[in-house]
Amino acid sequence: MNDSSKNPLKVAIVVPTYNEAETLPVLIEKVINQNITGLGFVVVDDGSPDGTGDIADRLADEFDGVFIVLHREGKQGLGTAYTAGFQIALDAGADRIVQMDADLSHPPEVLDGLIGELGNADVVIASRYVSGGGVDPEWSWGRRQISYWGNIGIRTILGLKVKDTTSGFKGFQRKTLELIGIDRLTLSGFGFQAEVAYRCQQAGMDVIEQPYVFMERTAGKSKMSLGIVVEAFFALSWMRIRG
Ligand SMILES: Nc1nc2c(ncn2[C@@H]2O[C@H](COP(=O)(O)OP(=O)(O)OP(=O)(O)O)[C@@H](O)[C@H]2O)c(=O)[nH]1
Ligand SMILES: [Mg+2]
Repeated sequence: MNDSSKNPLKVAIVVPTYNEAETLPVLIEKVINQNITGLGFVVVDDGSPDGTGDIADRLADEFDGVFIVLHREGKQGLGTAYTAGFQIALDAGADRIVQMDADLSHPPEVLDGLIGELGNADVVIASRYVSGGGVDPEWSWGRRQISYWGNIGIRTILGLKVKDTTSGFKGFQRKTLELIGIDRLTLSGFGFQAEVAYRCQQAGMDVIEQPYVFMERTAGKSKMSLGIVVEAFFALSWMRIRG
Protein backbone atom coordinates (compact mmCIF):
# COMPACT_ATOMS: atom_id res chain seq x y z
CA MET A 1 0.00 0.00 0.00
CA ASN A 2 1.24 3.41 -0.91
CA ASP A 3 -0.92 6.00 0.75
CA SER A 4 -0.04 9.45 -0.52
CA SER A 5 -1.65 12.49 1.08
CA LYS A 6 -0.66 14.42 -2.06
CA ASN A 7 -3.23 12.49 -4.07
CA PRO A 8 -6.33 11.90 -1.95
CA LEU A 9 -8.52 9.05 -3.15
CA LYS A 10 -11.65 9.90 -5.13
CA VAL A 11 -12.03 7.12 -7.68
CA ALA A 12 -11.08 3.58 -6.63
CA ILE A 13 -10.60 0.95 -9.33
CA VAL A 14 -11.24 -2.47 -7.77
CA VAL A 15 -9.59 -5.39 -9.61
CA PRO A 16 -9.84 -9.04 -8.54
CA THR A 17 -6.93 -11.18 -9.73
CA TYR A 18 -6.16 -14.84 -10.04
CA ASN A 19 -3.18 -15.64 -12.25
CA GLU A 20 -3.13 -12.38 -14.21
CA ALA A 21 0.63 -11.71 -14.06
CA GLU A 22 0.84 -10.77 -17.73
CA THR A 23 -2.14 -8.47 -17.96
CA LEU A 24 -2.34 -6.71 -14.57
CA PRO A 25 0.67 -4.39 -15.16
CA VAL A 26 -0.67 -3.49 -18.62
CA LEU A 27 -4.10 -2.72 -17.20
CA ILE A 28 -2.72 -0.56 -14.38
CA GLU A 29 -0.52 1.40 -16.78
CA LYS A 30 -3.40 1.99 -19.20
CA VAL A 31 -5.69 3.14 -16.40
CA ILE A 32 -3.03 5.53 -15.06
CA ASN A 33 -2.67 6.96 -18.57
CA GLN A 34 -6.34 8.03 -18.52
CA ASN A 35 -5.31 10.83 -16.11
CA ILE A 36 -8.22 10.37 -13.74
CA THR A 37 -8.27 12.85 -10.86
CA GLY A 38 -7.94 11.24 -7.42
CA LEU A 39 -7.27 7.80 -8.89
CA GLY A 40 -6.49 4.84 -6.63
CA PHE A 41 -6.50 1.06 -6.86
CA VAL A 42 -7.62 -1.89 -4.80
CA VAL A 43 -6.32 -5.26 -6.05
CA VAL A 44 -7.63 -8.42 -4.43
CA ASP A 45 -5.37 -11.37 -5.17
CA ASP A 46 -6.08 -14.93 -4.06
CA GLY A 47 -2.53 -16.19 -3.68
CA SER A 48 -2.07 -16.53 -7.46
CA PRO A 49 0.53 -19.24 -8.12
CA ASP A 50 1.92 -17.18 -11.03
CA GLY A 51 3.04 -14.37 -8.69
CA THR A 52 0.36 -11.78 -9.55
CA GLY A 53 0.24 -10.78 -5.87
CA ASP A 54 3.95 -9.82 -5.83
CA ILE A 55 3.51 -7.90 -9.07
CA ALA A 56 0.59 -6.02 -7.50
CA ASP A 57 2.77 -5.13 -4.49
CA ARG A 58 5.46 -3.77 -6.81
CA LEU A 59 2.91 -1.72 -8.76
CA ALA A 60 1.58 -0.37 -5.44
CA ASP A 61 5.07 0.74 -4.40
CA GLU A 62 5.57 2.54 -7.70
CA PHE A 63 2.19 4.29 -7.70
CA ASP A 64 1.96 7.84 -6.40
CA GLY A 65 -1.34 7.57 -4.54
CA VAL A 66 -3.57 5.07 -2.78
CA PHE A 67 -2.93 1.51 -4.02
CA ILE A 68 -4.06 -1.22 -1.65
CA VAL A 69 -3.36 -4.90 -2.28
CA LEU A 70 -5.36 -7.47 -0.35
CA HIS A 71 -3.71 -10.89 -0.30
CA ARG A 72 -6.08 -13.74 0.44
CA GLU A 73 -5.14 -17.36 0.90
CA GLY A 74 -6.23 -19.54 -1.99
CA LYS A 75 -8.88 -19.00 -4.65
CA GLN A 76 -12.07 -17.87 -2.94
CA GLY A 77 -14.15 -16.74 -5.90
CA LEU A 78 -14.84 -13.55 -7.76
CA GLY A 79 -17.82 -12.46 -5.65
CA THR A 80 -16.07 -12.34 -2.28
CA ALA A 81 -13.00 -10.79 -3.95
CA TYR A 82 -15.21 -7.94 -5.16
CA THR A 83 -17.08 -7.45 -1.90
CA ALA A 84 -13.80 -7.38 0.04
CA GLY A 85 -12.38 -4.89 -2.48
CA PHE A 86 -15.49 -2.67 -2.35
CA GLN A 87 -15.31 -2.56 1.45
CA ILE A 88 -11.64 -1.55 1.34
CA ALA A 89 -12.44 1.19 -1.20
CA LEU A 90 -15.25 2.52 1.02
CA ASP A 91 -13.05 2.39 4.13
CA ALA A 92 -10.35 4.29 2.21
CA GLY A 93 -12.89 7.06 1.53
CA ALA A 94 -13.51 6.65 -2.24
CA ASP A 95 -16.44 8.67 -3.66
CA ARG A 96 -16.68 6.58 -6.81
CA ILE A 97 -15.85 2.91 -7.09
CA VAL A 98 -15.28 1.11 -10.40
CA GLN A 99 -15.01 -2.65 -10.84
CA MET A 100 -12.92 -4.05 -13.70
CA ASP A 101 -11.43 -7.39 -14.70
CA ALA A 102 -7.65 -7.71 -14.93
CA ASP A 103 -7.64 -9.53 -18.27
CA LEU A 104 -7.99 -6.40 -20.48
CA SER A 105 -11.49 -7.38 -21.58
CA HIS A 106 -12.62 -4.00 -20.23
CA PRO A 107 -11.05 -1.11 -22.17
CA PRO A 108 -9.68 1.59 -19.82
CA GLU A 109 -10.42 4.21 -22.51
CA VAL A 110 -14.09 3.98 -21.48
CA LEU A 111 -13.30 5.00 -17.88
CA ASP A 112 -13.38 8.74 -18.37
CA GLY A 113 -16.94 8.68 -19.74
CA LEU A 114 -18.08 6.08 -17.23
CA ILE A 115 -16.81 8.03 -14.24
CA GLY A 116 -18.22 11.26 -15.70
CA GLU A 117 -21.69 9.68 -16.07
CA LEU A 118 -21.61 8.87 -12.35
CA GLY A 119 -22.42 12.56 -11.95
CA ASN A 120 -25.86 11.76 -13.47
CA ALA A 121 -26.57 8.32 -12.04
CA ASP A 122 -26.07 6.06 -9.04
CA VAL A 123 -24.65 3.25 -11.14
CA VAL A 124 -23.08 3.23 -14.61
CA ILE A 125 -22.81 -0.11 -16.34
CA ALA A 126 -20.42 -0.49 -19.26
CA SER A 127 -22.64 -2.39 -21.66
CA ARG A 128 -22.19 -4.64 -24.68
CA TYR A 129 -25.90 -4.60 -25.46
CA VAL A 130 -26.73 -0.94 -26.02
CA SER A 131 -26.20 0.98 -29.25
CA GLY A 132 -22.46 1.37 -29.89
CA GLY A 133 -21.55 -1.60 -27.68
CA GLY A 134 -20.48 -5.04 -28.81
CA VAL A 135 -18.29 -8.08 -28.41
CA ASP A 136 -14.91 -9.02 -29.78
CA PRO A 137 -15.16 -9.25 -33.60
CA GLU A 138 -13.17 -12.50 -33.36
CA TRP A 139 -15.97 -14.22 -31.43
CA SER A 140 -17.64 -17.06 -33.32
CA TRP A 141 -21.33 -16.95 -34.15
CA GLY A 142 -21.96 -19.68 -31.53
CA ARG A 143 -20.17 -17.79 -28.77
CA ARG A 144 -22.14 -14.63 -29.56
CA GLN A 145 -25.42 -16.55 -29.40
CA ILE A 146 -24.54 -18.08 -26.00
CA SER A 147 -23.61 -14.70 -24.59
CA TYR A 148 -26.62 -12.89 -26.08
CA TRP A 149 -29.26 -15.46 -25.16
CA GLY A 150 -27.70 -16.20 -21.76
CA ASN A 151 -28.01 -12.51 -21.04
CA ILE A 152 -31.67 -12.42 -22.17
CA GLY A 153 -32.32 -15.48 -19.98
CA ILE A 154 -30.92 -13.75 -16.90
CA ARG A 155 -32.86 -10.57 -17.68
CA THR A 156 -36.04 -12.61 -17.81
CA ILE A 157 -35.32 -14.62 -14.65
CA LEU A 158 -34.59 -11.51 -12.62
CA GLY A 159 -36.93 -9.08 -14.38
CA LEU A 160 -33.99 -6.75 -14.95
CA LYS A 161 -34.28 -3.53 -16.94
CA VAL A 162 -30.55 -3.36 -17.55
CA LYS A 163 -29.53 -4.74 -20.96
CA ASP A 164 -26.10 -6.15 -20.07
CA THR A 165 -26.88 -8.15 -16.95
CA THR A 166 -23.51 -9.87 -16.59
CA SER A 167 -21.23 -6.91 -17.21
CA GLY A 168 -18.31 -6.95 -14.82
CA PHE A 169 -17.39 -3.39 -15.74
CA LYS A 170 -19.42 -1.01 -13.55
CA GLY A 171 -19.09 2.24 -11.66
CA PHE A 172 -20.90 3.05 -8.43
CA GLN A 173 -21.39 6.12 -6.36
CA ARG A 174 -20.27 5.48 -2.82
CA LYS A 175 -23.83 5.68 -1.48
CA THR A 176 -24.97 2.95 -3.89
CA LEU A 177 -22.65 0.36 -2.40
CA GLU A 178 -23.62 1.50 1.08
CA LEU A 179 -27.33 1.19 0.23
CA ILE A 180 -27.39 -2.20 -1.50
CA GLY A 181 -25.48 -3.80 1.37
CA ILE A 182 -22.41 -5.48 -0.09
CA ASP A 183 -22.24 -7.93 2.81
CA ARG A 184 -25.43 -9.60 1.57
CA LEU A 185 -24.06 -10.38 -1.92
CA THR A 186 -23.54 -14.12 -2.17
CA LEU A 187 -22.72 -15.26 -5.71
CA SER A 188 -19.40 -15.75 -7.46
CA GLY A 189 -18.54 -15.84 -11.17
CA PHE A 190 -20.76 -13.93 -13.58
CA GLY A 191 -23.81 -14.62 -11.37
CA PHE A 192 -22.35 -12.02 -9.02
CA GLN A 193 -22.61 -9.34 -11.71
CA ALA A 194 -26.31 -10.07 -12.22
CA GLU A 195 -26.87 -10.16 -8.46
CA VAL A 196 -25.38 -6.68 -8.09
CA ALA A 197 -27.53 -5.35 -10.97
CA TYR A 198 -30.61 -6.89 -9.32
CA ARG A 199 -29.85 -5.40 -5.90
CA CYS A 200 -29.29 -1.98 -7.50
CA GLN A 201 -32.66 -2.19 -9.27
CA GLN A 202 -34.39 -3.36 -6.07
CA ALA A 203 -32.89 -0.45 -4.15
CA GLY A 204 -34.33 1.96 -6.76
CA MET A 205 -30.94 3.16 -7.98
CA ASP A 206 -30.64 5.23 -11.17
CA VAL A 207 -28.77 3.06 -13.63
CA ILE A 208 -27.22 4.26 -16.89
CA GLU A 209 -25.64 1.95 -19.47
CA GLN A 210 -22.69 3.16 -21.47
CA PRO A 211 -21.53 1.27 -24.57
CA TYR A 212 -18.23 -0.57 -24.76
CA VAL A 213 -16.77 -3.36 -26.86
CA PHE A 214 -15.76 -6.41 -24.84
CA MET A 215 -12.43 -7.87 -25.94
CA GLU A 216 -11.48 -11.50 -25.40
CA ARG A 217 -8.55 -12.04 -23.06
CA THR A 218 -5.29 -12.49 -24.98
CA ALA A 219 -3.23 -13.87 -22.07
CA GLY A 220 -3.91 -15.96 -18.99
CA LYS A 221 -6.78 -18.39 -18.61
CA SER A 222 -10.51 -17.95 -18.11
CA LYS A 223 -11.86 -18.96 -14.70
CA MET A 224 -15.30 -19.63 -16.16
CA SER A 225 -16.58 -23.12 -15.34
CA LEU A 226 -19.75 -25.20 -15.63
CA GLY A 227 -20.15 -24.81 -11.84
CA ILE A 228 -20.34 -21.04 -12.25
CA VAL A 229 -23.04 -21.36 -14.96
CA VAL A 230 -25.10 -23.81 -12.86
CA GLU A 231 -24.70 -21.62 -9.77
CA ALA A 232 -25.87 -18.58 -11.71
CA PHE A 233 -28.98 -20.30 -13.07
CA PHE A 234 -30.22 -21.82 -9.80
CA ALA A 235 -29.13 -19.08 -7.43
CA LEU A 236 -30.57 -16.28 -9.58
CA SER A 237 -33.89 -18.14 -10.00
CA TRP A 238 -34.05 -18.63 -6.23
CA MET A 239 -33.18 -14.98 -5.66
CA ARG A 240 -36.13 -13.87 -7.82
CA ILE A 241 -38.52 -16.22 -5.99
CA ARG A 242 -37.36 -15.05 -2.59
CA GLY A 243 -37.11 -11.39 -3.62
N1 LIG B 1 -9.26 -12.76 -6.42
C1 LIG B 1 -9.90 -13.53 -7.32
N2 LIG B 1 -10.06 -13.09 -8.58
C2 LIG B 1 -10.71 -13.90 -9.45
C3 LIG B 1 -11.24 -15.16 -9.09
N3 LIG B 1 -11.84 -15.70 -10.18
C4 LIG B 1 -11.68 -14.82 -11.20
N4 LIG B 1 -11.00 -13.73 -10.76
C5 LIG B 1 -10.64 -12.52 -11.51
O1 LIG B 1 -11.87 -11.96 -11.94
C6 LIG B 1 -11.74 -11.40 -13.24
C7 LIG B 1 -12.74 -12.10 -14.18
O2 LIG B 1 -12.37 -13.45 -14.33
P1 LIG B 1 -12.32 -14.18 -15.77
O3 LIG B 1 -11.64 -15.47 -15.66
O4 LIG B 1 -11.78 -13.22 -16.77
O5 LIG B 1 -13.85 -14.47 -15.97
P2 LIG B 1 -14.78 -14.01 -17.13
O6 LIG B 1 -14.39 -12.64 -17.59
O7 LIG B 1 -16.19 -14.23 -16.64
O8 LIG B 1 -14.47 -15.09 -18.23
P3 LIG B 1 -13.75 -14.90 -19.65
O9 LIG B 1 -14.77 -14.21 -20.51
O10 LIG B 1 -13.47 -16.26 -20.10
O11 LIG B 1 -12.52 -14.06 -19.44
C8 LIG B 1 -10.28 -11.58 -13.63
O12 LIG B 1 -9.57 -10.42 -13.29
C9 LIG B 1 -9.85 -12.77 -12.77
O13 LIG B 1 -8.47 -12.80 -12.51
C10 LIG B 1 -11.06 -15.59 -7.73
O14 LIG B 1 -11.47 -16.66 -7.31
N5 LIG B 1 -10.40 -14.74 -6.90
MG1 LIG C 1 -12.51 -12.26 -18.39
